Amino acid sequence: MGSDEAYNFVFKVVLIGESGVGKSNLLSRFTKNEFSHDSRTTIGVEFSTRTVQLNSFTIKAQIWDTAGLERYRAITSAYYRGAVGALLVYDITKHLTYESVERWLKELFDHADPHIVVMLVGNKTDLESERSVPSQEAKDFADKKGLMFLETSALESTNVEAAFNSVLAEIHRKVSSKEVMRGPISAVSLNSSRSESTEENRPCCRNI
Ligand SMILES: Nc1nc2c(ncn2[C@@H]2O[C@H](COP(=O)(O)OP(=O)(O)OP(=O)(O)O)[C@@H](O)[C@H]2O)c(=O)[nH]1
Ligand SMILES: [Mg+2]
Repeated sequence: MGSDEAYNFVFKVVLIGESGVGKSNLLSRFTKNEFSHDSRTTIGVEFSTRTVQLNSFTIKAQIWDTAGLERYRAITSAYYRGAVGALLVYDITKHLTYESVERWLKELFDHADPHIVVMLVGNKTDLESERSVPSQEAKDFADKKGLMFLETSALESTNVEAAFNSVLAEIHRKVSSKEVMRGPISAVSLNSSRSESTEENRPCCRNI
């Protein structure tokens, strides 16, 4: 009923990259304007939505997040199914997280639609003095692979809007020009496999 219920497209976008690079904080910054200094590793799959206005279109972004660590990851094929965009995140202060980008790309292209819009995202630019991945190197790599590229800081809110919005705009451009897969994605086949409020995590206990 509310105006935020009306939209023209739903785009599923997935977050991928090594553990600790800041995927969950990029998501919470974009969808809730929140940042957590001591966020725990994601377990299973979570997703959040945010509706954005792009020219005369209302686009609902459904953004999926899972753990970078293999043992906590969701079933891979289900995670990528129906995704029309991806943010492949590394930490600019941890070179190893950048070195693993090729492996993430392979996994992505093994499971996702070949036309998926992908942005390489170097996160944590607020830690410039600890930088170990030069911007130009990552930019050149992204160009070579045909990926979009931006550096962000979820902590300082730098480029977070720009990163998600440019991916959504590019998806919209492709969908409109019929280069890609169909528009609205209606079915969601996975639920969050665990939430903070499960019985075992509740702070309280049984009455005795
Ligand atoms: N300085 C700084 N720290 C950040 C930034 N983004 C995330 N962090 C911190 O990095 C740590 C990991 O962030 P998460 O968002 O949980 O990382 P993740 O990629 O979701 O990790 P997994 O769920 O384990 O895959 C947390 O301590 C965050 O506070 C950032 O932009 N700058
Ligand atoms: Mg996470």
